[in-house]
Amino acid sequence: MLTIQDTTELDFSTHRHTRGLGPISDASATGLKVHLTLCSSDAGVPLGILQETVWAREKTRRGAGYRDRQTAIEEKESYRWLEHQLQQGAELTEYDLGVRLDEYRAAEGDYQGASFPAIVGYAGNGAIVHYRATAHNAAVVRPEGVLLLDSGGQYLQGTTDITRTVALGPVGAEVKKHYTLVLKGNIALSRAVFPEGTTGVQLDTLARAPLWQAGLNYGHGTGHGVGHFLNVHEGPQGITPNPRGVRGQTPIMPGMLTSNEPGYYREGAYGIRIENLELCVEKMESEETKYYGFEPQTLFPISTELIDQSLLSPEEQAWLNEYHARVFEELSPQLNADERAWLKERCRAI
Ligand SMILES: [Mn+2]
Repeated sequence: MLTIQDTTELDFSTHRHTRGLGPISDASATGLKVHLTLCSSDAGVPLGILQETVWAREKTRRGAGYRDRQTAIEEKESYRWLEHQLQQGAELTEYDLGVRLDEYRAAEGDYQGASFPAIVGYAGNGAIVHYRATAHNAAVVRPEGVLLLDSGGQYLQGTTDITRTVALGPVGAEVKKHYTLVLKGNIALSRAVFPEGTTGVQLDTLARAPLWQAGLNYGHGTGHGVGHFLNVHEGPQGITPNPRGVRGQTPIMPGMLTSNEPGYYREGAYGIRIENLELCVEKMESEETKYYGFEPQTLFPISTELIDQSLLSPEEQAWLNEYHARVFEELSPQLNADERAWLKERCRAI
């Protein structure tokens, strides 16, 4: 038996067949309306979800600002700890850093757990897109080369997902060039203005264009939808080169939260990825139609020591400086003097 159900107002956390799925019912917080096509038995017992259609509502994401600041505060502690360990000459591995990151997140009361297992990829391991460091195989992190850190948390106020790539010591010109091309793609997508009805397939091109011009590419999608204290990878929308799937065919609408994560991977050498979560918002209304764009919700410094400034346009430089000014303004009130000095240095205008 097929059932089409408006599940927006249902509380999945208490229904006996879906207990444990979490409160999807807080639709006013997600800005989404959810329709499910369910396969159910004759007695009405749900057997599985066949298709999910999600409609964006008006922009209403209560508590999201808190959630994004919280992730940034914990992320900062991990990087500060890592820098301190490297300065002390301590021997630590990718695995140790992942464990410490989770400890910093767990120290805050609203943290409900990781939204996915953290990817801590040092040097060549960063080039393995779904790399998982274990206690047995993890590489030792040294004060040289590039580290990729992709992680996120579940909070009562929402779900986060952030990737940063940082230099742990001196790096070559080629890494800086590749990092800057990835950053240009991230900025191009974040600054995009597009008419109502535009899909993620169209937008995907913006994030890849700077790499394509250098004959480079990456083998994964540019962005996925993000649930609200729910799946960190959630449909229906996405920013993808695949025009055939639902993700590529769903228009990006105000209220949708989507990742912006272009990358570049040099096998055996290094991986680069820069990921912010972007909220779709209305930018303007012309005579013909509405125009939409994005607002980054992730607040954390983007490494400037890896940038080749000769490759950035004045507009891209201005975007980065404005973003960093916002990061410092929103995070600094919660920091002590040492932490604020650390953040200020990393949010300095270039
Ligand atoms: Mn992601």
